[in-house]
Amino acid sequence: WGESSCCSKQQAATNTFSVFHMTDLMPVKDLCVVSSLRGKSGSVKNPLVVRGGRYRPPNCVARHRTAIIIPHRHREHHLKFLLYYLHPFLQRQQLNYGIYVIHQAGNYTFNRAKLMNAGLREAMREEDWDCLFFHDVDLIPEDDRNTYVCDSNPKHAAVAMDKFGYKLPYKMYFGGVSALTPLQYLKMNGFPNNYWGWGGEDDDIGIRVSLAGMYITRPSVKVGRYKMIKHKLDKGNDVNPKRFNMLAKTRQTWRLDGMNTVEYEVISREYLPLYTNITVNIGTEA
Ligand code: UD2
Ligand code: MN
Repeated sequence: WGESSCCSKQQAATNTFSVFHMTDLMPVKDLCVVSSLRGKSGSVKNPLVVRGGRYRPPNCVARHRTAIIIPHRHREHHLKFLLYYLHPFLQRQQLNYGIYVIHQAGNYTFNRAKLMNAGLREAMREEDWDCLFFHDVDLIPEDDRNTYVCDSNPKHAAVAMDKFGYKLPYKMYFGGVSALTPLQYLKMNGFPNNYWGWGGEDDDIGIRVSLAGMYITRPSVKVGRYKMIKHKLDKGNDVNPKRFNMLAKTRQTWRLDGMNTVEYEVISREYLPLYTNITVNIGTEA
């Protein structure tokens, strides 16, 4: 990378614009704060990663502050693989970064998009991140040139996955890994909260991008490459049969449902050596 676009020897300008502190209308109760007392370093393999899975380059000031938001439940095995590859990958990109795992409490049907809404809000409480990467737990980036920084428009990073023969499955596809600035996220009222179970939420998010007057940017097919760890559909994440009906109404619903209506309860916040684990109760389908 050399003196790369990711890292500057000079003091970077501090971003004083903090949308989330201003618009944090919905107070949520933190029931408990757990802190791991395992000392300063993240692990033997990642000695510069500090408590909660945070890192900044040691010899320069990073130009970009990126939070990784991982929606999660019962995929500890995949999480281990992802962390193994992602930490060194992000460090090679000289980013100031933090990894947040947003864990859905209980056994009720999974809701990926609502978890990501909660994750964004909780991450922004901690730091003025300038880019949020919404990341499936089972996707491993293959190319270091796939920089985890945001674009002038919402970015879809998982362009070419092995599971789709390293091709984009369809033009509006926005699943897997995507990246938004806090402002882009606000502009589209975040993500939908009412997609319970598998499918549809990624397309709803893609539609929101264009309804909010933005467009999807992507790295090239050569660069946006990922391997998906093979798996079956999880228990508690059945295919959502309502998804097509819901998708037909996104134009009417996107302003009414999203970050302006998300409600959840933080059950715990754990600062683990390689990530911050936030367990949330996101309720059940209305
Ligand atoms: C596809 C999309 C994904 C999402 C999903 C539909 C790809 C690579 N990804 O994923 O972005 O749009 O379809 O909902 O095409 N998860 C858990 N525990 C669960 C269930 C899900 O942790 O019990 C999380 C985990 O981060 C997982 C993600 O949700 O990677 C998506 O679920 P999936 O991997 O089971 O679904 P998949 O691969 O069809
Ligand atoms: Mn998957």
